[in-house]
Parts: sequence; structure tokens; C-alpha cells
Amino acid sequence: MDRFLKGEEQEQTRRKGATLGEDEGCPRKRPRGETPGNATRLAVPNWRHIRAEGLDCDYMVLFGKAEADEIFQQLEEKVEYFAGALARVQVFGKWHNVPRKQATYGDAGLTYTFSGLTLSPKPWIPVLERVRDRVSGLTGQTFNFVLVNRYKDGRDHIGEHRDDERELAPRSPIASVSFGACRDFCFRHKDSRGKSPRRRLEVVSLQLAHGSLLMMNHPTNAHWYHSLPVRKRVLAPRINLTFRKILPKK
Ligand SMILES: O=C(O)CCC(=O)C(=O)O
Repeated sequence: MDRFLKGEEQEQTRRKGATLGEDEGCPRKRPRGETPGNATRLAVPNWRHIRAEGLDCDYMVLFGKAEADEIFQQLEEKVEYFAGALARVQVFGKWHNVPRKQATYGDAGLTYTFSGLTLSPKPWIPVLERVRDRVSGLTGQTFNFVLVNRYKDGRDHIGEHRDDERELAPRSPIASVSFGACRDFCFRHKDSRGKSPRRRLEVVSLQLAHGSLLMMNHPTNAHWYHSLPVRKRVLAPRINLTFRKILPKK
């Protein structure tokens, strides 16, 4: 999980491609690749299926506004974020603050690598268990770890990266649950990065609403980088929870 503190160069992902999202100020446009009603997996009403070459995601609004507001408030009160060295990142020899706040929670006995250190997540707290159990009840997937990212406003962001750490259970999905400000979320294919990309696949751009769930299914993370770009017009905070299954160390 080193990359949570690395590669923080700002990725001003262009808002190419189509967008998704309709709640809490997210204007609704159907993304290319979304195939309502014809997917066999997660064939529950209200799922939107987002597909592109090697990209397999499902999106829905999981919590209504009142419940999402309550969860957001509890997260604000209960989550304890990293401080000190864990909230800083060294890029080309220079130290910077990570442009968001982060925390990890999970099962007892788990360890993971963060900024070159072997750490244990904090024990689960009720608000995180509540969200985790809702996602598990809906999807049938289990999770033993969550990364919490808090963005104080649209200047906070996360650069392009893949969640392809060795610690993740192979082929396991990542469940991303968002509360607070609606933010753009972009996928870029690995062959379409850099100044002279090998291929020019369109960026897949979503909007993640208050109370929403985005399931990032295998093999998305093998082929696509994702980011939460800077959006200076966003003034409100947002908290994102990514539930993961990580392998216990032998
Ligand atoms: O805040 C978000 O939606 C993105 C978080 C993310 O990219 C991650 O946890 O890997």
C-alpha cells in the first residue's frame, strides 16, 4: 500500500468521456459502457454496470440521504487519521503533506505495508462495521480491511494509481463507499497514460454521490488507473471508504 503516500503528483485528469451520478448535486449522464439491465452478475435493480475493455464496475446509491448524513457525521466524530510522518510523503527528496487525510481499520492480526513500514490497522469501529456489513449483505463479498480517505474540499485529491498491492486477495473486488461532497472519479487505461500513449482509450469518468457504492471488480485494477482529481469549485468535505480483502501474512 506504499502508493497511498507516493506518486502524489497532481493528475489533472481531463474530463473526457462520459459521466455518471445523479444525487447530491451530481448531474446525471449515462457513461459509455454502462449497460443497464443486461448484466447477469449483481442483477439487482438500481445497479448501473460500467464496462470498458478490462473494466468491470457496478455503481448504485446504497444509503438514502438521511442515513448517509448520519454516517458522515459519525465518521467525522469517530475516525482517527494518521498524523506525523504517515501524513507526509517524500517526492524526489522533498517532503509534502499528503493532499487528504487517511486512516486504516481492519481485523486483528492483519498487517500491511505503508510508506515502507509494516503497520496494523486500528480495530473496527461501529460506524465502519455498519457500512461494511451493508456492502457485504448486498454483494455477498467479505472484507477485512478499510482505507479511509478524507478530502477537506476539492483541492484535496488522490493521484492516478492502481490498487494492485501484493497484499490484496487475488481477484477480490474493492468496494468504494462515498459520503459528503459529490466528486469526479476517473479511470484511465494503463496503455493510455503519459505523453506518447501506446493507445488512446477514452477516460471513463464517474461522479460518486453521497451514500454511493462503487464496486471495482476484477480485472479493473489490472488494466485501469484511477484518480480523484482536483476540483476547485468543490467546497465541502468528502469521506471515502475502500473496503478490501487483504491476505493475512504467513
Ligand atoms: O476517494 C476515492 O474515491 C478514491 C480512493 C482511492 O482511490 C483508493 O482508496 O484507492
